[in-house]
Amino acid sequence: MPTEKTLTIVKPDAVSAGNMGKIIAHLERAGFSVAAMKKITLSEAQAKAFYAVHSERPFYNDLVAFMTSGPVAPMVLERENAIAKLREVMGATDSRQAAEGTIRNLYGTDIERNAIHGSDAPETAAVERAFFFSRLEENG
Ligand code: FUP
Repeated sequence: MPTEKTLTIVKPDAVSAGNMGKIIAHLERAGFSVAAMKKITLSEAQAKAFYAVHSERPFYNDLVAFMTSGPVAPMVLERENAIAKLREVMGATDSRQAAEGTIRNLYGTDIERNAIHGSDAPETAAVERAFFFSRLEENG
């Protein structure tokens, strides 16, 4: 089976709660390998650009404020069927509705403070990987 790459972000709630390592371990147990990672604090302009698709939604300003409230850890993850598999282990957007044992169920709080981002399709995965990482950083 060929591998596929996707992008995740450990969000400020999970980083500040000290759950970054547990989330990485969870992902590794689920068969992902970390192809690239960094820890950064997003500027308002960067968070707005990353979530530009949601710019007309009522939650946009709050989402940008949350995503810039502290460091985040973007990562490129690799495994077979990575995009769909990450959506599965991540759980539903609203942590209160995320299935038992999913990352958002274990480490998130609500629909905004939901611990982790995961790309939702091949096109968005490619754009989102390139948003945070160069080809050199992803090792080709
Ligand atoms: P997901 O792909 O599960 O991260 O969900 P969406 O792309 O629909 O939403 C992106 C982010 O917007 C979520 F992670 C959290 C935030 N959001 C809200 O804060 N409120 C909402 O009602 C919907 C999404």
